[in-house]
Amino acid sequence: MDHAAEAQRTDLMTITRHVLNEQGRHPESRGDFTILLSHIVLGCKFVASAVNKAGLAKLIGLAGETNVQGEEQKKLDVLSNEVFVKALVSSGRTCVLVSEENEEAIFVDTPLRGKYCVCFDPLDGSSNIDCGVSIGTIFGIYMIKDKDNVTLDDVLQPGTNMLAAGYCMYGSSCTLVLSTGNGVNGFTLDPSLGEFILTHPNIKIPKKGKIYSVNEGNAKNWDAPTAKFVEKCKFPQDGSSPKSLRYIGSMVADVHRTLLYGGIFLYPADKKSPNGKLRVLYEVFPMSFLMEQAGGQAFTGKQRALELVPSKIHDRSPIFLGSFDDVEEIKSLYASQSSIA
Ligand code: AFP
Repeated sequence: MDHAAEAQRTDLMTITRHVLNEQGRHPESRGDFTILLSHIVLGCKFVASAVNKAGLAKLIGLAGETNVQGEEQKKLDVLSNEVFVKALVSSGRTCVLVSEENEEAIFVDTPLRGKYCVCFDPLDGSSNIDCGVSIGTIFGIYMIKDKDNVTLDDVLQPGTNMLAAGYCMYGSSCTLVLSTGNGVNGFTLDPSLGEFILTHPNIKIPKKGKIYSVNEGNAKNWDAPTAKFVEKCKFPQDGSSPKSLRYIGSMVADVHRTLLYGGIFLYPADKKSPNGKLRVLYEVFPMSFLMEQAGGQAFTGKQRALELVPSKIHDRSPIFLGSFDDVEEIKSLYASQSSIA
């Protein structure tokens, strides 16, 4: 559709309408998921608005400073966490919450309890806030096993049990990417309507990409397969062109580009951090779920990422995710290493 036609479009597929349509695939559904999602969307809209004002906030003191009235302001990541926790609890549809900002899991009080568990990072990439680089919220959703006996095991499940996952990127536009296990769709916030509109239907990652994305500053501590893989990206032996390097240092932005343009994002293990840096429940699992749903792959260096079973809520894991063929290549490098060992 050209720009003029786009501007004239009158049949708007909002995220709520999309999820209600999806609900039709589950005749037993009573709309609980739609309600939960609308509360997540509310949190995303709040954070989008706060992030937009963050630069100005240097004047009015939003980012942990004192404002002109002399009042102490909360840091954006703390504020975002409070908004998400309150939105999720008040939905009446959640039971256990895991947030990057809270050391312990949050068990919702019985009167407000529902059947979903949500693991989330309210503001990932927050070290990028002060320089205006894209940041995001990441979330993964599970169903509790037994509503009369809610335990931490309800969130310590393999990623294959996830019902839905997504992220919201606060960048040049605000984009929410969601999968409920039936493909991946992207929605862009129309600020004039205050609604997320379907702009990227049925996202499929290219089978092979031309970009690799990694913090090369850690190269001295990489293991042999990671070092070999990056070497091959730069000096391919098969006559193909070298890949380009792009690294923002904000997982949502790096993964969003990987999903749309193809290629690979890696945060490997290294000698200093044998489990990598990224957290299983609210970084590795949701992004791996989205990649698989878009036709890509996600691998830890040892196994399919979604088959990990975390033993603690803030566990970390190495991760290689992106285009199918690119991840296949790193898998075969790890396989040949283990056959030598
Ligand atoms: P911050 O939230 O501290 O900025 O960390 C962001 C992050 O968790 C993830 O979004 C990035 O992919 C990754 O860390 C970047 O890590 P390095 O700075 O070590 O490259």
